[in-house]
Amino acid sequence: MSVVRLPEGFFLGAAMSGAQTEGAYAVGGKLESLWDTWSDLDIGSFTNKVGSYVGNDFYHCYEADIDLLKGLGLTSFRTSIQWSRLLDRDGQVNPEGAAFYHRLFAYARKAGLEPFVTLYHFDMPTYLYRRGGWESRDVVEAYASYARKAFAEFGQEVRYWFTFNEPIVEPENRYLTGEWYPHVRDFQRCRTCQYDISLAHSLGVWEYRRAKEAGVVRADSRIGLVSSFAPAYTRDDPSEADLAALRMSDGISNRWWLDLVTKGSLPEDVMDEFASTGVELGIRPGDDEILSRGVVDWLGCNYYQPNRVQAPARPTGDDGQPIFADPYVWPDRVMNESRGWEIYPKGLYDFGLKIRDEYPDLEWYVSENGIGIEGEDANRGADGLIADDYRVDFVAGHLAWLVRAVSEGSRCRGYHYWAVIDNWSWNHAFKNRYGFVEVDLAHGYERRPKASAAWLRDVTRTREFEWEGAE
Ligand code: IFM
Repeated sequence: MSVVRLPEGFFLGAAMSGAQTEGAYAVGGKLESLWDTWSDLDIGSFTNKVGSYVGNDFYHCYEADIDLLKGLGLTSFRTSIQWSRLLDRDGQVNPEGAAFYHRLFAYARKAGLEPFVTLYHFDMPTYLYRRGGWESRDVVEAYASYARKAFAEFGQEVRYWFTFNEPIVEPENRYLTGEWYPHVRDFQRCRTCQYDISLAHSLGVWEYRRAKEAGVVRADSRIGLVSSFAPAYTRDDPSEADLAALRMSDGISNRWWLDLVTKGSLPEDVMDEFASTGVELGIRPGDDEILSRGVVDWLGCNYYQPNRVQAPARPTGDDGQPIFADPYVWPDRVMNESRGWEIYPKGLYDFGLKIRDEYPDLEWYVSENGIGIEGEDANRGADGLIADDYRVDFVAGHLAWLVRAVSEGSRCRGYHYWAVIDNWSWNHAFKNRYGFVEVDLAHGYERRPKASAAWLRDVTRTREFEWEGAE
């Protein structure tokens, strides 16, 4: 057993998103997002038929929730503005929507919680989806205009801005695996969305830079991108083909974004490989200039699981779509069976050192990390609290490896847990619970700390914890 001490100035906070918490889906002039549309069209696709409508009711109880986060000793929280709440159909600010976020940021600040604000977290307004969504350059332009309006509205209240959350996830889930509405399986359409989001991100950063020059956003503010970085690994004795699969998988998911935010360009080897397999991204003259503006001040890393790959058994699937890598099942893996995700805390250390070595100027923080468990009610003890030791083990292990990366020179500044208060998780709804605080859907969404909340409170107070893991 060793004691892990958090580095000086290292912040601890909570991560959440607008669409997964706010609810109030048709309140105060909010427009439909694609989540509301999918819920209307096919509620059976959502676990227990719980659609997007209520979130965890944060819109109505944000003050109590902020008080809860403060009570746990956290000093920051990340959420997202919903495009469909902030702007009306003509792209103008909806005063009621804006007023909600003004109230939220003001209350958080007063409570001593610094808001970190993401502009887009998988929540395409439906009217823009009908104009082509991320496959349309008009929507890319509309995003830039949305970003400009958000900077103008909240520029004096927010210090930490992020253009997108996990920009690869929405294209893959909507257009590659087809898990999310509109359930398309088309590699080219997926990568076109990924490319267009890269342009939108870059235009968003550019709008931010101009707002800063004009004094519209605070002089002490910064802009970043939050992405899901899954360190890529292959088997211990890789073939040339395994290494090629590793390079491409890492290239599409990690280097794509890392190059964009540090160099203002996309990885050539990935672009060449796409071109050689006939994938067309709709590249236009002048795009390089736009992408060159995508360089950020720092980065958010969402880490849940590693990405283990090997050479693909076949270069294309039955549907003719290219396959660059197959999953590799590591014989020693430990699984979170509820989510089907491997638990590998050392991945954060490996990612931290990769950033230190390959992008030495880049500051970063862990913008999400957490464990979602199904059926937690079965762990309720005699005291009425959910006994969730596994959550403490999960967080302690990840924090311990992260602290080690920092002690070896990685410029990681803090950690946000996803999601300190149970929230709605897209089509999985409330199936897997992430929180240190339970949300009781059967009793008016009442909040109740789980046993792990006492541990978290202790860590924020003492800035250290005991850890039983590997030295
Ligand atoms: O719920 C999501 C979140 O929206 C993005 N990162 C992963 C979380 C857990 O699945």
